[in-house]
Amino acid sequence: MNKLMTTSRRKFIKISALGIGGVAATASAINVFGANSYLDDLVKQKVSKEFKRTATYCEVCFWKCAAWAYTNEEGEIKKIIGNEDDTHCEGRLCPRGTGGVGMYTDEDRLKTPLIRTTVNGEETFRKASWEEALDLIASKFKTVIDSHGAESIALIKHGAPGAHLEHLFQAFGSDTIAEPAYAQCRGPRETGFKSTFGTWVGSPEPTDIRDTKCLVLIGSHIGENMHNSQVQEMSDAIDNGATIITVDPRLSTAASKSKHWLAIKPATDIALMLSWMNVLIEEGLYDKAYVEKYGLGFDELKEHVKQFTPEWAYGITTIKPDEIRKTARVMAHAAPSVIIHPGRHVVWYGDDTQRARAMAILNGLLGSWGRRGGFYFKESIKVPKFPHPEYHHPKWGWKEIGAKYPLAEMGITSEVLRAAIPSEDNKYPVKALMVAGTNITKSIPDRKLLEEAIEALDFMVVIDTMPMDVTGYADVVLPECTYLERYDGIRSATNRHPSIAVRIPAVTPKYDSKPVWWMAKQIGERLGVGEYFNYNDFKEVIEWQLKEMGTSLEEMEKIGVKNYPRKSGPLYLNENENYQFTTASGKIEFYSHELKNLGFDPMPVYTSHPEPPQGFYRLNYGRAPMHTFSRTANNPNLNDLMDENKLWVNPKVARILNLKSGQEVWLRNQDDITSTFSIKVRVTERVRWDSVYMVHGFGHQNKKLSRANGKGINDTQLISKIAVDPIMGGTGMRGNFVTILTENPHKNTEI
Ligand SMILES: Nc1nc2c(c(=O)[nH]1)N[C@H]1C(S)=C(S)[C@@H](COP(=O)(O)OP(=O)(O)OC[C@H]3O[C@@H](n4cnc5c(=O)[nH]c(N)nc54)[C@H](O)[C@@H]3O)O[C@H]1N2
Ligand SMILES: Nc1nc2c(c(=O)[nH]1)N[C@H]1C(S)=C(S)[C@@H](COP(=O)(O)OP(=O)(O)OC[C@H]3O[C@@H](n4cnc5c(=O)[nH]c(N)nc54)[C@H](O)[C@@H]3O)O[C@H]1N2
Ligand code: SF4
Ligand SMILES: [Mo]
Repeated sequence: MNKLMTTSRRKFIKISALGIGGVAATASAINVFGANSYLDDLVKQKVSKEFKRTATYCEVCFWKCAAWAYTNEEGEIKKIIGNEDDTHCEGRLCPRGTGGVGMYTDEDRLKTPLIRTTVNGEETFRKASWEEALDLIASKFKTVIDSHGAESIALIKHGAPGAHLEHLFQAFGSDTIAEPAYAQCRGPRETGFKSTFGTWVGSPEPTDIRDTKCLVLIGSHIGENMHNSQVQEMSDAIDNGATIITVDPRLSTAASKSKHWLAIKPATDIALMLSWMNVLIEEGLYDKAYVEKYGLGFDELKEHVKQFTPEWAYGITTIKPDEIRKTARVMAHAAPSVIIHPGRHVVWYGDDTQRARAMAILNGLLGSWGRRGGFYFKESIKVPKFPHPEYHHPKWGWKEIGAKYPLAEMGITSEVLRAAIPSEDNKYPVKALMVAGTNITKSIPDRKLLEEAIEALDFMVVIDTMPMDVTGYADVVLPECTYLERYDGIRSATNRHPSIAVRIPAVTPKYDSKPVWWMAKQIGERLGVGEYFNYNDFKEVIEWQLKEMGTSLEEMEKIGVKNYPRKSGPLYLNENENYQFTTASGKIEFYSHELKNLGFDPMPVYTSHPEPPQGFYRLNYGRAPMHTFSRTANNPNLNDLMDENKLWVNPKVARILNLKSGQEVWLRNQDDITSTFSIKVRVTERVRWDSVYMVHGFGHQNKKLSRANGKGINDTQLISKIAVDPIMGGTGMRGNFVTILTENPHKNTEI
């Protein structure tokens, strides 16, 4: 049966279920579409037979859902819908993906290459030809290579452009590469789970949500965090009677759908988890056979958590002992079909690897790793690398720059930036920087460090589709065409079974924009490493790769997605087999000798974190279902759904400060940093009295963003205090406190 044509039973969040001629179900508990003419039209619109459909995968976030872009005879993209054969997105796009065409139509897009220049003493950009811009980049890069070495050119990237540029950098000899999706996102979780189970969680998370009986979300707000198939699986799980336990100081969408909402005091999650371990062990509720067979260090853990009773945790977390016991029993009752979700954006308080360890250990005690309804064993298919000469071996790179953090497994963006600041003991000088597909002024905290680093650089290039804030720092700006206008690398998804998807241009690039693969080749040729780019069109690369994978571009143009059968064995543990985990011991390490040997706590320990001083509130932030970070704020379709963020304020605080919903306020943080723009108050019980909350990604400063400029507050601006995770270098960002100003602090200053 065609899944897209059926009436959905979903009562949770509706993902746009737009089949050909299909109509999205509307009886949604939470209407994420709101009143939006563009999306309403889409829902009603039938796809005319004359429309051409082109296979693509979405770039509005990093889930990479496979889709069809429909274009009419005039070559206009009329709609984008999920590819129904894509199990990775269950055939549907989220509201952001549906609105993705706005990335293409946005008239504020970058249109030509730009070069920094000075006119009448003022710095500005002038339009340049591709030839001139690329020549300038190559000559500046050459100067750095000659005087310092290729290693001194750094790349900070994110999303699809990253892979093409990584290839360029490795071709000319630099491995000084980082992305915010590590030290500002999921790095600590990967280290925490790896030191317990021997493997990263990875993306997408191999959480068997569709078959779970109990899903525990600890500061993970699926539903606002719109990672597509997880939202759909969670919706199914709720329909199937699964219990949801949400630990969040805020009544998130997920919390509102939960049987148990634990409104924890911020920064105390490790205490809660230690007391859960205490209950599971003291009451004998853990999976004894599993722990005995696969676990290492259980006796040490048992001894360690003896003292952490629910009564102890109550004093720290404000969660009642009864509630702690009750929820531990619910989890144990559901086990092994229970998931303590690893979360994703986990750089909170600096002890984040240890918090991730606590989550991993709970999963270990409950026996959920490798079990139905817990975590499945994922599988993907390798895309063969297009032949090229061997890469150079740089003398140093991201690893050396981040060596202070022994378990860092990717570049640490903030350390790469720090390497640009000259000092006597800086052995790894970064002199030039390329930034692509990441708006680092909004995604990397500590603006002071960022500005100091950028100031010290000899040269900076930004590649983006939009005139985002980060472009304002560049010497050269290169306009990339959007994902709907280009070929890109093959998407290989890691799921219950492998699948691939292709991205084929639905339309030709607007303005004078170009794909990054082309820019990489052009720069490579100018730097004398043209032999790494042995093709005229990236299409040739994909054609070759698809052939190697037993298909062809012609076939993929027709189907968009190809699913492959599993080869690695069953999804879950075979109970008769003695499975070896990939840790050093081959076991699930409740006690980590690796951490101990490095001088870290071998088992998670609760440490208290600073609390807001009098008159200050903890700055909390998160996602909205219709936006992705800062990248969609100006998207005409998605801006129409939500054009600014609001400041969630508890009624008690509103009473004390005499604040009303809709009132404009400014924020000042503990380091005296004042928000450039104002934000409207939203008085709501959904946030605790000790915190305020806002959606990340607003408060854009570039005037060229006609819809987003000046709308709302940029949370990152107020995140000046960072708690660095000593194990892997993640930048904990949730220890910042703000005070609320009702008078415009910039009244007499020009912004
Ligand atoms: N304060 C705060 N900071 C955060 C977070 C937070 O919640 N709060 N979240 C953190 C997390 S979890 C992450 S993963 C990171 C994400 O951080 P980023 O990856 O920096 O996210 P975006 O802000 O979406 O920036 C993406 C940039 O890529 C551009 N872009 C979009 N499509 C294309 C394309 O096809 N080609 C090119 N060349 N550019 C494109 C967009 O215009 C935008 O400038 O941020 C982290 N930082
Ligand atoms: N719509 C949409 N979806 C997205 C994205 C997007 O930009 N837009 N980005 C994607 C990416 S890259 C990521 S990494 C994920 C991030 O999404 P998640 O990993 O799900 O969430 P976080 O942003 O870490 O956490 C936000 C939640 O943590 C709660 N919280 C704050 N402090 C504490 C605390 O001390 N303890 C507890 N228990 N909870 C706390 C907040 O109230 C909020 O509900 O979202 C992904 N999905
Ligand atoms: S989850 Fe939404 S925004 Fe992300 S790739 Fe899928 S459809 Fe696009
Ligand atoms: Mo992220």
